[in-house]
Amino acid sequence: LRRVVDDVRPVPEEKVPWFPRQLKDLDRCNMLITKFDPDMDQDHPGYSDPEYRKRRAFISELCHSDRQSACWGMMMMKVYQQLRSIYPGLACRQFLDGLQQLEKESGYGEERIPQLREVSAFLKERTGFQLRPVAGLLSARDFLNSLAFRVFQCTQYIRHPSRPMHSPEPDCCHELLGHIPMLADTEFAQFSQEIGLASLGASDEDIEKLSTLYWFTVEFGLCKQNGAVKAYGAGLLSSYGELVYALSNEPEYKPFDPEETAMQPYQDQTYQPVYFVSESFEDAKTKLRRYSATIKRPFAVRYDPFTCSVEVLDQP
Ligand code: HBI
Ligand code: FE
Repeated sequence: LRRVVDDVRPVPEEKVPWFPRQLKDLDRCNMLITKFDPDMDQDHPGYSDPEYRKRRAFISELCHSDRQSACWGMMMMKVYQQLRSIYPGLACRQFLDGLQQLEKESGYGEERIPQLREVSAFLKERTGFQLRPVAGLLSARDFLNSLAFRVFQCTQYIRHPSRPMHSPEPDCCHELLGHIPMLADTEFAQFSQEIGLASLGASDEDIEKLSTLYWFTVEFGLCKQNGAVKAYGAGLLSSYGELVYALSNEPEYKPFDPEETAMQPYQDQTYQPVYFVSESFEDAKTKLRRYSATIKRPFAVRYDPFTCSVEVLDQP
């Protein structure tokens, strides 16, 4: 294996999209998508509420000025109480463990709202994941590339108060309740990073497939546990309605198989028509790794945890 120097590629005919090599390169992974932005999307519940939009602009400003801890809002508690009551029967063991630790150590609970900085420190100690504030939905490439460095780009604003149980875009309830407890689990953290590593320098087409995989696992994944099916996807664990629906006998279940899962059309406006069930995170990781190896890239990447950077190697 020969190390490729800088950005100069020895095979000029293959154009590889730019990708981050070091943690600090994530400053350039900041392409926001305006699809569900309350200023742009007429269907957003906050679109016709100028006060809400003003608060959102203020929080975005804080995030761009690199202040780590903007206020995470008040409505969190309402959402928290509702969901908390149904987790024990429906969420996977790893999620329940993570949530319990967060309640004990990071101020999760009914009285106060945890700050990004302290939650990030909590995760760093568990799995090496860290949170980075972001103003909204990022491009799939930038979002996935960040995962390669165990960085989770985390929104801080809260959903519009007119719709406490639903948000068209990720908000702090979704991040805090859906993603963060799972990112405290070692196997799951590895799984997430591997999707990220597979996305570095990948073609647009492969990014699309990896996004779909991410969607049906990290966002809407189910897994088997002691003979029962449980939820581990953040989109489920932060949505009362869909969590109950996904674990009812209404939707279709398919076994997680990256080849097939990556091609499944998905829904970002209503509940999913189909969910993919993993045997375990260990199994999902093995399958994902096998799938990633089939993605065509003219190089291989290896993450160096000591320097938080990726080594880029010519394919042997
Ligand atoms: N951006 N901030 C943010 N949060 C997400 O969860 C997110 C994103 N961009 C894309 C995305 N998720 C997924 O839909 C996949 O495309 C990766
Ligand atoms: Fe999410």
